[in-house]
Parts: sequence; structure tokens; C-alpha cells
Amino acid sequence: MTAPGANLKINPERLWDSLMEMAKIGPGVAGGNNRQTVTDEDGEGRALFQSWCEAEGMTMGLDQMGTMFARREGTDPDALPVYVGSHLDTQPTGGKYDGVLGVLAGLEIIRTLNELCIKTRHPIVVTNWTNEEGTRYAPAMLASGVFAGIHSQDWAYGIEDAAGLKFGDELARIGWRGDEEVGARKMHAFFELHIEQGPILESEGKDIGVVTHGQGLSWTQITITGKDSHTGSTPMPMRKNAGLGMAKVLELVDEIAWSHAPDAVGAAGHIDVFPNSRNVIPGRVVFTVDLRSPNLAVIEDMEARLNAGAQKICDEMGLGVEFEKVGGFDPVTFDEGCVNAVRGAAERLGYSHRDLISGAGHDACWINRVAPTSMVMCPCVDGLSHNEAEEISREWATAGADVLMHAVVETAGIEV
Ligand code: HGY
Ligand code: MN
Ligand code: MN
Repeated sequence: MTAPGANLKINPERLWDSLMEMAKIGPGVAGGNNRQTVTDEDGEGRALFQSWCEAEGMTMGLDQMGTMFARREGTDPDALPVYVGSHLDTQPTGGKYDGVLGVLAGLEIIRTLNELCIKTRHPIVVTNWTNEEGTRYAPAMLASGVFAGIHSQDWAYGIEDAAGLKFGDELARIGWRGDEEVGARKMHAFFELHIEQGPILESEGKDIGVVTHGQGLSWTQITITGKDSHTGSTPMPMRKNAGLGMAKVLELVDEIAWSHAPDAVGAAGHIDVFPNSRNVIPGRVVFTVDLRSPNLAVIEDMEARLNAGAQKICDEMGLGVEFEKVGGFDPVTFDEGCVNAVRGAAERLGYSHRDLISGAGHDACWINRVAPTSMVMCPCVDGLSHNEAEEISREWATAGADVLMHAVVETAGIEV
């Protein structure tokens, strides 16, 4: 006799239609999305998600960081819920699936269970974490970081974007600052489905990544100060070129990352040049160096060499330099029980799979600190993400959501 729920499968068309519907909100300029955190578009996406959840009979919780918790009751109201979700905010030139797949696959689980009148012992809560991307407001995974006790809420509320608007004010302005205390909720487990955002699964022809670990991350914001002056009439020996200093530092970042190949990576994605005028030598540059590795000692070595090397470059060029750590977390080992639930689901469903270390950071990396947590990954085309051309197949989305559902339902306990 097959175990209850053994043949559970999501509705692929319904999931795909919801992904495409959500993608209409905060469209990008090249087919992707620009639905940055606590913008009006973020608010619209939240409202659509809430309407879908309420149509499934779920009750919506909202905490003081704006994280959304849509709850489906279990048969045991005292049992801690199983949480499942990800994030609806996107990069400025983001794709349609980064984060969104994890939230809407969570909703699809509820839709499927409702359709089949299947109950679970533990309640299930589908979650949309505020500001996972950390682009408009650094650091990444902000709300899940407050939830896990990493950051204070007051500090998070005070973070300013490039226009000087505070996070807390913007969250209130879009009407999604809830009353619930952040982190008060206790979880039986947390599962997150996410596209890989890298090339491994597709290149190996694997449907599912069983995420055992997440690599660690370090964000250092560097400010180099020189002297604005005329690009034409300032003799070369007199120049204090902050832009040239940055270029040398970025060359150093690349060299440091390569020195720890193949597991370490390094680059700067955020660069502000002042005054950013064609005929003015930059007097100030502000940029963020992103260093990552699955190995904490490697991250610490890269940070130390970056700081020492950048200081040396700037001293030799007569430039000022300041360093500020603006984000980071240690490498993550996910919960063995939750990882086994994911692997067992992939095996039972007959999806090809392999263990995987997540190259990107995710809310699960922080939630793993406060609850048993693991992730499911599906491939994405050419491993491309944080690019409007991000793409997945319906089959990959379906496989990921099926495995997520089985891991969640197994953990929540089917009531027959
Ligand atoms: O930066 C990251 O890894 C994530 O996409 N926020
Ligand atoms: Mn993401
Ligand atoms: Mn992302």
C-alpha cells in the first residue's frame, strides 16, 4: 500500500500562471522585473500575494519588518507550524523567478492540499521575507536577519537608500509595516525553494539540488578619497585619482579570489563615482566588495588581504581610504533532518538530484539559526540570475515545487 500523499503532485500550469501574473508587477525593461523592496511595486506584489492566500482560506500575519506569514491551519493548533517561503522583492534588473518561485511554490502547496482536501497535523505558513536582495537597503536578507536576532530592528529601520529615504519610513509608506513582534514566531521547520543562480544543475542534467550548505559572504564598503580636478589641465604627477585607486583595488580583489580557486569568488557590483563628470578626475569613489567562500578561513584571509592591500595602494597613491563592513554571514550547514526530507522526496518522486552548496545567500541562511532549515534548488538557464534574462523551464519549476511539497508535507505530517 502506498504511503498517504506518496503521489501528491502540484498543478504545473497553475504555478506557472501565478509566476507570470506576479511578473507583471514591477516589470523590468528587458523582460525581467524591477520590484525593489518597499517600493510601490513591492506593495502591489504583496497585495496580489495576500489576495491569493486569502482565496485559499489562509490568515495573513504581518510583522514589524513587513514579513508576511500566510497560515493554513493544521489539525493540531498547538503544533509548531512548518514554514515555507522565500522573497518577492527583486533586483533592479532582476529575473521573474529569483525568490518568487519559492513564495509561489509555497502557495501552490496550499492550493494542492486544499484541492485534495488533505489535512496536515502541523499548520503550514507560507512566508514572504522583506528585503532579501539588499540592493536598495543593504545588507541582504534584512528581515530574516532581524527575525533571527542578527540585526536590531531599530538599526534596520534607520538604514537609508541612495535618496536618503529610511527603510522603516518606506515600509510604513507602502502600508506594510505590521504590528507583530519580529522573531516571536517559533517554527517546527523552514524550507525554501530557490533557483540555483549558478550553472551546476543544468550542466549536470540534474532536476534538483539538495542544498546541504550555503557559502559565507562578506560585504566591505570602501570609500577612497582623492581630489576632484580637471582631466585636461591637471598634470599627471599632480593627480589624486580616486577612480584609479579603485581600479587597482578591484584588480586586487580579482587576484585574491583567484588565489583561492575554485571555491572563492570576489567582485564589486556597487560602484559610485563622484562627481561622475566626464572631465573631472574622481575625487571620491564608494564601492562594495563582495567576497564569498564555503570556507570561513578563506573568507577571513580574503578580507584581511583586501584591507591590507587596499590600504597599501591608497597610501602609495596619496589617497584616503575607509572600510565599513556592511554585510556578511558565516558559511551555513543546513539541518540534516530537513536535508534528508528533501533528498528523500527527490528520490521518491524520481527526480535526478545531487547535493549542492548554495553560491548565493538566502533567507534560509539566517533562519537556519533559529529553526531546522533546508533548501531545494532547481536549475536555471545558463546558470544566469540577477539579470532580466533569467529563465527556467516549467519542468524545473514543477520538479522543485513537487519536492518542496513532499518535504513540507512529510514534515507537517499528513492526517489520514
Ligand atoms: O546576495 C545574494 O546572494 C542574494 O541574492 N541576496
Ligand atoms: Mn533570492
Ligand atoms: Mn537575488
